[in-house]
Amino acid sequence: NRHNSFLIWFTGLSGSGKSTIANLVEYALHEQGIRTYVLDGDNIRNGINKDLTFSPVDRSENIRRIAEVANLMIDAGIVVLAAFVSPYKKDRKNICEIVSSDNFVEIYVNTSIEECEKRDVKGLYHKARQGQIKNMTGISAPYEAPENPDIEIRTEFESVDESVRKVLDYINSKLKM
Ligand code: GGZ
Repeated sequence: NRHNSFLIWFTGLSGSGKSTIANLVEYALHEQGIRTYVLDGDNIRNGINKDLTFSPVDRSENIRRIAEVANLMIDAGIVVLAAFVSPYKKDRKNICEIVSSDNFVEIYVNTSIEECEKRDVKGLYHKARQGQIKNMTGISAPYEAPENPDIEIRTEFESVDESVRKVLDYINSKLKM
């Protein structure tokens, strides 16, 4: 029964806050007794996808494999939280086709490039400006914003608690359906 498990997909720039929110949502779901798993660059790009770069073709393949893995996890009854830049609309549409749209929740973590660059947690933006990193999303590679996300989060204008609450309310209303 795939009814109560789905894929909650966070898309947004590097440093936008995707992983932070995904991890806090996971914590809260755990407290409700819901089984979850967080997929992000740390466990995917260092493992199953370590052969992939940040070229457009490899990013597509990255997202496709993640969606297939998530699909298996959904079958196993797990609520999957995925935090990936996923900058291309066509790749995000493909996720929806792989897991089926009923099981897919799209969250746009809409933090401006100016703010992400100011945060620069990993120093990647600085490196990109210096030309040491190619294909940096927002600097030298595109980000195609979602037009109709299920949820939009604006970390510059709302607290982390508010963002997490929005996601939890949405998930809980879906769980009741
Ligand atoms: C974007 C990059 C790049 C380039 C390395 N462009 O903030 P982070 O560090 O932890 O998240 C980013 C992560 C992006 O990997 P994804 O698998 O999410 O990307 S995609 O969905 O587009 O395939 C960032 C780091 O890897 N990173 N180089 N050039 N982000």
